[in-house]
Amino acid sequence: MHTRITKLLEIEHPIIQGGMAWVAEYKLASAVSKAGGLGLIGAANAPADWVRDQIRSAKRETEKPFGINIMLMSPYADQVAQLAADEGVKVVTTGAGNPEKYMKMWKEAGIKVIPVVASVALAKRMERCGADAVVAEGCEAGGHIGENTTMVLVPQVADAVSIPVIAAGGIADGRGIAAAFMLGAEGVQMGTHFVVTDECQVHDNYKERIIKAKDIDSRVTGRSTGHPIRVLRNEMTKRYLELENQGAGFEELEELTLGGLRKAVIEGDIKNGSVMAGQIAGMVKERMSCRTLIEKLVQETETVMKGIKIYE
Ligand code: TUI
Repeated sequence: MHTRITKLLEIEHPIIQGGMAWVAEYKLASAVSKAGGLGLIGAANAPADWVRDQIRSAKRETEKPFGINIMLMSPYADQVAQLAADEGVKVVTTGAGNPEKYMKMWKEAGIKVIPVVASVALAKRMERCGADAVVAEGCEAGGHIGENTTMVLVPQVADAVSIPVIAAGGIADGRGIAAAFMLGAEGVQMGTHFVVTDECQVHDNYKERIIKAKDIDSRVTGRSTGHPIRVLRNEMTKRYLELENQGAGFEELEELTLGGLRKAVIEGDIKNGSVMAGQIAGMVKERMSCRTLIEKLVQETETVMKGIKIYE
């Protein structure tokens, strides 16, 4: 499975672990990188000092490349962007915004820059300002999402840009990876399945909620406020969607989700917290190590790709 992505990132398998807020810390990222994928540390809303510690801890764990994801709505985005350059991070991915203003600094620092996009327009803009690749993330993904599904977004982005495309949203096994390749992607980014790996430090309740999820358990909060977030359904989403239907305002809704991800990830409060996960949670049934997961994904993908036979 060697593609322009494995070459660009100097990794063995074109599998990237999503830089999930509160979830993707150095233990997960380094385990994924050690297993031949690309691990990411999620900077989320964390201050630069926390991110620096995480980067240094990951460097102690592995010499393999890893990256950081910068959430552009973070109040610390400017400092973390500078930190990436100062610490010599190999790869930066970005989410929830347009990273154009940092691009020159990152390129000068020799960083491989891979913005996550949810539209063709942003993908083209990112290519123009020097991105090395893009992650095209469909709305099957967990957390902050755009409008298009992976099936619809990936081929349109692949047609619109010449840089390699990484598909994300709704992928958790070899069939999904093979399908992403068919759509024109040269790599995949996965989040939800990595949440239930042994090396992921989230509360056990969070992992169990994903394992128990059914296909119809996914909900999107915040469509009315312009901040759509995909989570697994619970008491919080029930209340939130009721209020949203009744036309509640931003502040009343915000109160229900404030600190919700921390509540779920750290405290294990999966009833009132925000259990961010992708729609594919319904298919994630097994816990395993990152290495076992990556080996399984590679093997499944190769089997599916070899066996592709559409017509008799
Ligand atoms: O960023 C994500 N997923 C995330 S970030 C996050 S942290 C958070 N926590 C609590 C509340 C809110 C956020 C959780 N999940 N995925 C990448 C992604 N980026 N999806 C969609 C986008 C996106 C959307 C609009 C990127 C750019 C954009 O417009 C930028 C522009 O200016 O055109």
